Amino acid sequence: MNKLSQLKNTLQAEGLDALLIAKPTNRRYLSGFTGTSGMLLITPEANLLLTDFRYKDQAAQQAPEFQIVIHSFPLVKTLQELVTKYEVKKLGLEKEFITIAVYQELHENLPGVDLVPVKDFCAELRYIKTPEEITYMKKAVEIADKAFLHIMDFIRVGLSEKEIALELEFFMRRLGSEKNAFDIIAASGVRSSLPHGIATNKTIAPGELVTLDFGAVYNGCHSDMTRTVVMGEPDARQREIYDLVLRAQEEVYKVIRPGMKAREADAVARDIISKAGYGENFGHGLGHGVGLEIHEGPRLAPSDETILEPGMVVSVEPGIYLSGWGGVRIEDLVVITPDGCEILTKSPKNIFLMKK
Ligand SMILES: [Mn+2]
Repeated sequence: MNKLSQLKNTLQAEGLDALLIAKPTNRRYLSGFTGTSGMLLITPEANLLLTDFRYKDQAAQQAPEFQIVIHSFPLVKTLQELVTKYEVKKLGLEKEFITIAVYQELHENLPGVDLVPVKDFCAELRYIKTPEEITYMKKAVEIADKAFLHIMDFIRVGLSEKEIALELEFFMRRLGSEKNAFDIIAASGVRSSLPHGIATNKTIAPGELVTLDFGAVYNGCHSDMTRTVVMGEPDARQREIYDLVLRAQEEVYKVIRPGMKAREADAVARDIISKAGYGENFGHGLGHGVGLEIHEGPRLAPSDETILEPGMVVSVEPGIYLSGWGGVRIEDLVVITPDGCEILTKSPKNIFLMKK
């Protein structure tokens, strides 16, 4: 069953006459339309894409399953006509996305329509990637892998984190990445204990840990990877922490498979890190879904009961962070397969840099 029919089943099960899709990634997921402005109105019998004049031709080209409606301004005037035409009495709204301002505007202008806040139905559809999406994600992973090898050759003591981030970005763009998947994390020395340490002007010093977390975007699909390296010969503590994080990740790969709960995958890594005494220093989930968004469901985290299924693409990224000392994170992107997982990220993990 395709995405739209699945969504329409949900719509009917929830007793809704129509669903308004405003979140851009959901709009793109369902329709294929990549423009910056527009909404979908989905009823049991109609698929409507409301956008403005600028996107008239593009929308028709990208969203063949949708009837294109060029809306007037404000858009709510066009919506008024459509809810009347399609006899919409109960209209579902994405409650995690619609702002109070939009809600008020709809409330004032759509009298007689019951506005129903609903959860993000598309989010769960998006958990399982289509073969096409997996192809795009593999391409985004491949671009990042090539960029990592390049940066291993480029990185040296004295360069700033920003110079490294910029080189990564240029390199990925040249290989076809549409943009950075997120602000590149390049965190060196004590800054590597910041799980999301965005690149700064700090220069890299000998003996420091450097955590690089970055990704590419290909046809809207993201990749996400992290490697931590040492600028020189690692000391005993760096090696201990690094080996522990790597072992936690490898143990997850041995057992992760369909039927396992997302939280159980998290627990495998968390138990290993906790038993070694660093449980408090692994303060985030093991991983997250990746797709049209860099962070989506399911979450490999203690609270996520999702049962893993083939076709889900998730990051596996254990980390240990010690304030004032530094941190180590190793992250791959994996796709759940019928009998386990396929690790998409191919960058080596045994790297300790020996450069001056
Ligand atoms: Mn990640």
